[in-house]
Amino acid sequence: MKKDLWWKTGVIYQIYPRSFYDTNNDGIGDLPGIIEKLDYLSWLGIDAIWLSPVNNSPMYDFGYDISDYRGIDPVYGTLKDFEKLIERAGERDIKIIMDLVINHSSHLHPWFIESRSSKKNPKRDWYIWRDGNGDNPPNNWKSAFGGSAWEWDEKTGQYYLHSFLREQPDFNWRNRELKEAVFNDIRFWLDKGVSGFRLDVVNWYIKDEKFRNNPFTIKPFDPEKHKYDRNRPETHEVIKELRNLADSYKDILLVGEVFSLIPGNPGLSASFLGNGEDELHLAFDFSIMYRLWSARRFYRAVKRWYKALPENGWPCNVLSNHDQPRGRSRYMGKDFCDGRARVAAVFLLTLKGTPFLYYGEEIGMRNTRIEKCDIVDPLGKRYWPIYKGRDMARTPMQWSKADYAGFSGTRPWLPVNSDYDKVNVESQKSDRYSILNLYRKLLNLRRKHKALVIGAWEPVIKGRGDVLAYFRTYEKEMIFVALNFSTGRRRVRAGQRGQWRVILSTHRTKFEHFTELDFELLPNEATIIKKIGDL
Ligand code: ISL
Ligand code: CA
Repeated sequence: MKKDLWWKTGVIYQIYPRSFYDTNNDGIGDLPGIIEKLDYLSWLGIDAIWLSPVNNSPMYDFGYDISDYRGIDPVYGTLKDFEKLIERAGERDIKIIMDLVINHSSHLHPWFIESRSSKKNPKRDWYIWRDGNGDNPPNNWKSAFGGSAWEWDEKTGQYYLHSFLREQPDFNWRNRELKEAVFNDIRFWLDKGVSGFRLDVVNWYIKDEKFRNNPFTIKPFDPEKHKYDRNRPETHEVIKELRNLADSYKDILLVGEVFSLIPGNPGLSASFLGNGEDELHLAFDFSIMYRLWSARRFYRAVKRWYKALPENGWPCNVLSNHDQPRGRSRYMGKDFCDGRARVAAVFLLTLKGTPFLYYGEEIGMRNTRIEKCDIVDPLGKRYWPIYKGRDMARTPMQWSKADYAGFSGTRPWLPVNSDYDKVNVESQKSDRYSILNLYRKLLNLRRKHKALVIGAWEPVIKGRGDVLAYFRTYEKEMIFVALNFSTGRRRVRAGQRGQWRVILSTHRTKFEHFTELDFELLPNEATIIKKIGDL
């Protein structure tokens, strides 16, 4: 039998390195800090870590602006630390995935410094340079972070393209030499033993060859707005080449961030999986992340996502990341009970598809209130108070009740959430009923039950009465998952007779026995039941 691929069966944990654990008391998380916490991650039961960027960076976008693709930024440690991380993680069967930010580099990358030095420089064409349109930029393309996507460069009298900050010039992916140079940098890390990459804005690599103006439209989410600077068909060619490169190593994962204007665009995300075997292994679809708390909405988002996938494609699911408000805060509204966070956890970890957790999600971390003077995210600085940026979801991991939540011995780069006396790893570890222990049990359960991981997903209650219930089945194993999204009691009738036993529940005792799937769910109850035999 073919061995199941690790990235289909595993759970991937995203670490925002600045905020995980600080070992040298400079207020910023570092690689030795991640190494120190590997035992925790292994106790939790994850299979891989996706590290937000740790390469050298002037940090205009906190690492999403890389100035040396082969180095480790000194604030995080050294290349030796990184090698040690791979080794120590490997000893615990944990894989390391890097963030590959190659739509653009930092403006301080030596390639860009060369490129901007003269029109005749051999690397001029590695970035996207154009003459202005009279006194205006070459066309009407807009940066995702505001303003024109073109920056005037006095020295050579041309504009360069930046889809994000002006400190993040876009690469010219039509240039073969650039492609080779980046591919060699990728090989460098594969040779070091990384198990894959998360590809930043993978759908933006290639831009229209003719640099046509984007159509004018007043609809805020109209994809026409970015007709010519995103999702160009030729991007798939680059991804196919990346896939070939990945396939020349063993068991490598490429997971892409497909960013679309429409809040959740499963068709677009799925298109980057190609035929399921020739482009990315996984692509994020953010539909669920953008949905309001509702069983029906979640159900529809999942159904659309699965339906969009190519025949051999595999889904991945995510509720939080470093760009969005924390899931806990998004779904909870003003409600302070954590029932919803638990339902969300059971939902995420029993769906079909590879789950991605965001650090702190497992202890129920919430958004942190950031005062104006503490904002560091360039987006927050630019748009405050209309949009306060992403800092709220990037604050230090809460390890204990100690000062600064045990994250650092000094004032951290972003404030610690004031709830850290309750929301922290140490207290929750010793509390059997904590959300942390729920996550741990779920991860454990996935290891024991193939049906939960690679089994078919068969919905039974599709949001009616704010309940979501489904079977997960694999060979003879049959598991029933029932989720009550509401704060009222709800009856579940799935009609199945037989011998059933609770294997995990937010409200029931383990081993509770059923002879029929007909029972009442308490408010925000999430229960997993396994068939143990026929009557
Ligand atoms: O973060 C956003 C606004 O809330 C998104 O628009 C974000 O810019 C988009 O998802 C692309 O994100 C990725 O690339 C950016 C980087 O700032 C993000 O952190 C990264 O996830 C530029 O590299
Ligand atoms: Ca540090």
